[in-house]
Amino acid sequence: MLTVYGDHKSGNCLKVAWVAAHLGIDLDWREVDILKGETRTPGFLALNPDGRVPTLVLEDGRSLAESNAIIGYLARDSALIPADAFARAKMRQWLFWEQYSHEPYIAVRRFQLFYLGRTEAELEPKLFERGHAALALMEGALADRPFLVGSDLSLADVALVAYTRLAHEGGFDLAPYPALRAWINRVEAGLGVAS
Ligand SMILES: N[C@@H](CCC(=O)N[C@@H](CS)C(=O)NCC(=O)O)C(=O)O
Repeated sequence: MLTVYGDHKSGNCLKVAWVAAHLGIDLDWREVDILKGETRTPGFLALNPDGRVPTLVLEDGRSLAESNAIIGYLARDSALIPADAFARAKMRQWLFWEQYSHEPYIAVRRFQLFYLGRTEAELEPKLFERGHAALALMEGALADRPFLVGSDLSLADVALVAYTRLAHEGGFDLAPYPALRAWINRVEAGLGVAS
């Protein structure tokens, strides 16, 4: 069986849990408390020298880090990865964008407020501005299509919904983004995730 080291409060880890459940893949889930430094122990660093979850460990002991790499591995033979080459490239475009233009603002702001208990006044204003820029870009993309890569649910939706659905915990009001809110409901329904 595949082993996953993860934290159920982390959107990056939830991506892995959702894809596995959607595809009927059993996981041996080992809950890790990041605030207690459990990702920085010598034992954990031997699995993932980057000291972060999610981390997947195969039956033969090989390990894989980075949520979007892990979901790509789990979904390799599934309809969550478009068959068409251009659609597949578009999906990857969203996965890279998520890591550089969405997660560093929306997830990081949530981490500071929700995990670390900081106040709004203590946060860098850039996190709020760039987070809203990411949400606005998604709102535009979803104006004329049900999912980020056209008509079908793909890994792009899984990766992007993880922190978008929790954006309120990072102080982002989704009221100005109706297409985004409808998409969140659609993706949650498609993955069988309770809202
Ligand atoms: N780019 C990575 C980010 C992973 C990441 O930052 N994980 C956080 C939890 S969401 C973590 O393990 N933090 C603990 C630490 O840095 O010690 C991914 O997508 O998997």
